[in-house]
Amino acid sequence: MPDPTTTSLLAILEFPDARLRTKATTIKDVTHTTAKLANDMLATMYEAPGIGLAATQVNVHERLIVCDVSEDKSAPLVLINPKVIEGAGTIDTQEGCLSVPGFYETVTRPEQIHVEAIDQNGNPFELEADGLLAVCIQHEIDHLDGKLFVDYLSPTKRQMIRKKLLKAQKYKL
Ligand code: K2U
Ligand code: ZN
Repeated sequence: MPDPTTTSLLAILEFPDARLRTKATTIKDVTHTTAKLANDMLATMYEAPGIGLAATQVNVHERLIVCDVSEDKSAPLVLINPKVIEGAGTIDTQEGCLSVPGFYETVTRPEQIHVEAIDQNGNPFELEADGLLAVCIQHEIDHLDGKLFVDYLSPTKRQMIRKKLLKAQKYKL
């Protein structure tokens, strides 16, 4: 769990905000700023609550994602410049998204993935993930490419979600 005295909660962009469609840029060197952003993203994710968050969602367009699919928020993962090297099998998951609040739809993705990334100390690492962690990592990497889970739905469904969220946002101060 991040230390609440040194982290801040970040605002999460909501669909159909066009900034969610930005393609995030590769992080050239991992600095204290990168580590601070990762901590703030973890704090924001736990608070939401969620099990994943991409920098794109907090309007920072760099290739950084965080995940924690553990029951007791004890397994934070920070992946910088994450890349899925290989995928196998398929899994259907009822996905939600902190940027598409209140909507859950089934998405099919590879069930096992091999991921290459850099950690918050700047060290490259590889990871085999399956199940919910594999889904989460793929969902977050989609965010870095400006892709949302609603893009896997029919245009009709996506348009319905868009209209409902725009209406709800209009009444938010
Ligand atoms: O918006 C986000 O990227 C956080 C996502 C991550 C996620 C979506 C679908 C499947 C796995 C991870 C979620 O909103 S976090 C909320 C949540 C919690 C448990 C299960 C599914 C979604
Ligand atoms: Zn999402």
